[in-house]
Amino acid sequence: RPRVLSGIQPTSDSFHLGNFLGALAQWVPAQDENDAFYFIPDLHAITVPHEPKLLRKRVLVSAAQLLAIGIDPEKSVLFVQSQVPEHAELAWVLSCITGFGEASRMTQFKDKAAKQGTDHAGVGLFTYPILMAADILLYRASHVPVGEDQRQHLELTRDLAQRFNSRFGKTFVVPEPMIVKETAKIYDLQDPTAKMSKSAATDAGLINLLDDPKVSAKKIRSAVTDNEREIRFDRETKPGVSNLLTIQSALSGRSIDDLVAGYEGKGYGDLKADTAEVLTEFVTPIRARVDEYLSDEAELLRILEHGADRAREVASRTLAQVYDRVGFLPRK
Ligand code: AQP
Repeated sequence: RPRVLSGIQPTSDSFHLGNFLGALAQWVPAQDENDAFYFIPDLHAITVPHEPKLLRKRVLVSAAQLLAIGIDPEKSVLFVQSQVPEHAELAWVLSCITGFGEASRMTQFKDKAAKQGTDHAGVGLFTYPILMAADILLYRASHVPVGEDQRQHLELTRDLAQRFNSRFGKTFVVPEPMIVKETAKIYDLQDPTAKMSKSAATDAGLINLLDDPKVSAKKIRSAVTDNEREIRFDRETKPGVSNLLTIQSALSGRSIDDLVAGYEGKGYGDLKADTAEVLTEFVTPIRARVDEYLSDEAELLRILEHGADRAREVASRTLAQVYDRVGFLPRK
């Protein structure tokens, strides 16, 4: 079976709609037809300043959310990155075949470093994409479901896999990104030309899955649209309306054409009210399931330990082969 792998950072108290529609929505169906590895990259989460207690809590909340949206820990290998030490070990080897200039061209690094002030940004932020390459290559994943913002990192992963294979012999599978065109980029409700992101200047345009749906409905009602009245899909001239249509379509399973046809003669207020309603229906059961999972922390930890054991079986075999290929002595 093809193998898919993806991760989501435990860097906030809730996943947002961009994370969900861009990436997570693909994870659930993919676990039926593939060998699926899904993980919580806590090593990546410390590439920006963080609070240890909060990180621990957010790893658990992330795991609970993944289970709540339908990741089945029997079908998929669900684990936490730091519990599989091979990730950091392979990242070191890959960093030694990555060019400094090549790593310097990563736009996510440039954006995030600029936000922190380049002198303050950690080296971990710089090597972030190399660790991500290690995450993927360790499992020889052929497909990686992600949002558009990860395309450049995937390209680097492919380059590193090919480079290693040609220098040391075929070891890695060269992975393909799995990016769903329609939902590859969900936009901020207040600034519908910018990606919805937890690190935006304000959270007025951010929809968190675990927020009270009343709060999210209010944000949707205040979403920026345009001065026309007509509801149609056009990202260039009507980014706000197009974003709401994308969100409603993805959550309801109805096509955008179908939605647009239904709005003939109606106004933006109707579009917003319906989008808010669909969102409320979607998040309400997820919120309840998250609470349930969080009420039994021991069980959650057990699920993650089981996942880490299964992940290590695969990861340790790949790393042993890599170490052998680069000329390290065998280890116990
Ligand atoms: N707005 C988005 N639209 C579509 N996909 C998105 N993703 C993130 N934002 C959008 C996808 O979510 C997955 C998990 O990403 P992550 O763990 O890297 O989360 P993140 O990048 O920390 O989320 P943010 O909000 O984008 O954080 P900042 O602003 O700090 O970088 C990935 O597959 C990503 O593509």
